[in-house]
Amino acid sequence: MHIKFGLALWLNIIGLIFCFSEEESFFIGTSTSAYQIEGSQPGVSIWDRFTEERNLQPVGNATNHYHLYKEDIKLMSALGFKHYRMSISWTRIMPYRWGEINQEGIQFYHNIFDELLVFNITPFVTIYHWELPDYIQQEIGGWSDPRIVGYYMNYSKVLFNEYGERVKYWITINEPLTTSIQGYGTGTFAPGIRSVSEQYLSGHYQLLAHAHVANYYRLTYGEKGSIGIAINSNWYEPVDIDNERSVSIAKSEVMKNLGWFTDPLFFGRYPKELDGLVPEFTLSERILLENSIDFFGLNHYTSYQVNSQGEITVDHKWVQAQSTWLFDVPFGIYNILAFIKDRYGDIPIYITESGFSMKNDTINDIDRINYLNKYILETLKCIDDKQVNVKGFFVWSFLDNFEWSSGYNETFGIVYVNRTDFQRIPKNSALILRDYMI
Ligand code: PNW
Repeated sequence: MHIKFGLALWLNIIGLIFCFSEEESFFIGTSTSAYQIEGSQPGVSIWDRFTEERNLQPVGNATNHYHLYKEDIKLMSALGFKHYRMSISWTRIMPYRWGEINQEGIQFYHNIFDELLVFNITPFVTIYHWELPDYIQQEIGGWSDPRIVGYYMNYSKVLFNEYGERVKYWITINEPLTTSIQGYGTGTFAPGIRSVSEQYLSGHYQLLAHAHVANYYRLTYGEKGSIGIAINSNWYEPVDIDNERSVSIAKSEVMKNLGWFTDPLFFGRYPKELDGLVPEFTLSERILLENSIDFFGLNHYTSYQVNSQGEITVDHKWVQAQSTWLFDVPFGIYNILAFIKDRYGDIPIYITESGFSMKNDTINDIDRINYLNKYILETLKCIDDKQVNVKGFFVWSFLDNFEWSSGYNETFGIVYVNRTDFQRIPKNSALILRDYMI
């Protein structure tokens, strides 16, 4: 039953991609981040300290990608991928103290780019995906201190200088919302701070850090490539569109998720839903932020519904992933893309992450297959119906990897990684993706 349903949907997708490929291109890529896969990291990052202090499962050798990167890129290519979103580890580039560059770390990413070139895979490179060097956290307090903007600018310049001729797509910061809420608000992610004011300050300085770096990149490398950001947001759906309370709360939740970081990137100001909570931008900051992205990266996984009492709930019919927060709600990606087009216009969009967690030994990952094919299909439908400018969809994640506070207990990979010998085995989801890409 399941399999038949899955196949029918895939045939639909192949048909739709075929239609699109005539005029525009739409690709499916895959995505990872440095700390979650590399292992063998020198120095100490905020996640090393956080997992140790909270007694959480440590990253250990991750997937040992540091040593197995050639094999991984070869496999990625064999599975048909031509686009790969990855990140560079700040802690690997500057492991021990400010201003001291680790040449071995610099060389590692040159090696990766060399290998990707061999297989004609285009890298999309995230500058910051959560592994801040711990000495920066200890010295200035991380993202809630304005000095972080200068540190981040300096680090980014090192990357542009080294890789600016080779990398054409840069993503400044991964999920500033998650860092603000979980890292500085609830303290469930590194650096584990619980403070309402720091929650909003850390968001503020992430936005300013992005804006300064994007501006610098455009002035110095602008002809060579493009720069964007990866914004995460859930979708919030009113259960009853005639219920005013539910409609207005759903809209305000979307603004507090998506709008918190996206309004400033387009309009140079926060949405009104955050009045009184966030600091103000100065005039020059507003000008710097306004239209500070060449493309919009969207990390989208799940949706919630808002009932007539204004409560945020889930529909019991939605299939739940291994992660407690993640439900399979395909119409949500359609609705959030339509919302983005409506509010922010025709900017090129990449889905920089979307995926489904399961126990990491599930090779026949039927729930992930169902999730991915429906999310991709809804994306294609939205392009078709609304002319939303979506150019690609990066599946999170290429490999089973370190899922932050949850350790290795919930994994998103389309490729299984054995935790003892690091052997890789493509899951059925990877094989299905391959079958229609090749
Ligand atoms: C993203 N939530 O994190 C990250 O960019 C990835 O590194 C991560 O592995 C992936 O999504 C899967 O979790 C999120 O609680 C973490 O809603 C938490 C949430 C969403 C995304």
